[in-house]
Amino acid sequence: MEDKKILFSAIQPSGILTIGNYLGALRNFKKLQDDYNGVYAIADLHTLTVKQDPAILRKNTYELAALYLACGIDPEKSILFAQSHVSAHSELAWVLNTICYPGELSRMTQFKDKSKKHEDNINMGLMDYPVLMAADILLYQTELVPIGADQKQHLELARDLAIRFNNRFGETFKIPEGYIGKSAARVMSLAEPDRKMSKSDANLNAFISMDDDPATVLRKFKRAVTDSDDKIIYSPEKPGISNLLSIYCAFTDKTFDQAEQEFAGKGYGDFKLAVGQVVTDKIEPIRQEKNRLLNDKAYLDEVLKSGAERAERLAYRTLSKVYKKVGLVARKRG
Ligand code: ATP
Ligand code: LTN
Repeated sequence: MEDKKILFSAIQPSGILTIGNYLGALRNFKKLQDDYNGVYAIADLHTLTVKQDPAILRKNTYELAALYLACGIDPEKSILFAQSHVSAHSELAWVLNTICYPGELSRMTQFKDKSKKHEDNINMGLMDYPVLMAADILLYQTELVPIGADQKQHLELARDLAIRFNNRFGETFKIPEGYIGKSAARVMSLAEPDRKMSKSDANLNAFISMDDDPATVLRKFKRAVTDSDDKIIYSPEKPGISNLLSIYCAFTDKTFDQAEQEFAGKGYGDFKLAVGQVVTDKIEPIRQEKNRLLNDKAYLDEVLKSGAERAERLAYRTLSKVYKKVGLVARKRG
């Protein structure tokens, strides 16, 4: 790999991605891949923390691999792989578990939210999720982690664990910085604009999936919850319209001022149609390319295989260092 700083990020194959995942994460991965050595994972082990149908999880893993590529991740420049293919992730997570305290994990917002949402399956993995995420990041001596705003707390924990380990055992990990995009770092639900848009929402009208065809996109925006008056302005009192404005601006690279002027005097109907149109223009070619790639499983398998081999080499360098620092005897080979 070229002598550039390492960037790491991951997305769970827990369903078909939404435009929230695209704007908050994927789009930035593509923007940054020329300036960094990009390492991008499919966080399949994280997905197991919520009940999955095994066949659907396998399908979603290929879907996500194809989507990464369709969004412009170049497997020649960057490393794209499945987390479970590089066992160092689980191994480092175990060691980090021994320097992490239960209180740090039980107060995580995502753990609290998901415990409420999945009352019948509050498992240890759900609580330990951020430690595995810290392992993902720290294994690659990562300097930059592009994430949506909801993952900031988890990144803080990764930094804390890295600092704690370095203090206790000597310099081992780089301390990673988060990268949260300026626009649309937190896209909200179209049905309940005070909640984040999530691919696992039971209400299909609450999110725009990257797999929605143009007619579905337009229909969902038409139904999106708005506010009682008819002014198209960005304001905390107008969460529905503000969310649509921020989606519009993120897809067109316009400022809120420019968009407000453009729609001054226009009704919600026209505005929603315009939002639907700019979203469709961007995501429809991505959807078609993703579907084309999905028909070529052999190619996807090859990309993941080569990605895992390259990731593994980097990961084991850090893991061996960690094992040595904590006092594990190195295995003799040959
Ligand atoms: P789930 O609903 O299954 O918990 P999710 O939709 O929150 O998943 P993740 O796989 O956990 O998605 O997140 C992948 C990336 O997308 C992360 O960087 C996350 O911060 C970002 N992201 C997720 N939802 C949004 C959103 N609504 N707005 C902006 N970024 C988001
Ligand atoms: N928890 C993340 C996905 C994820 C991740 C990571 C993101 C797993 N490991 C490492 C950045 C770095 C999420 O987006 N929900």
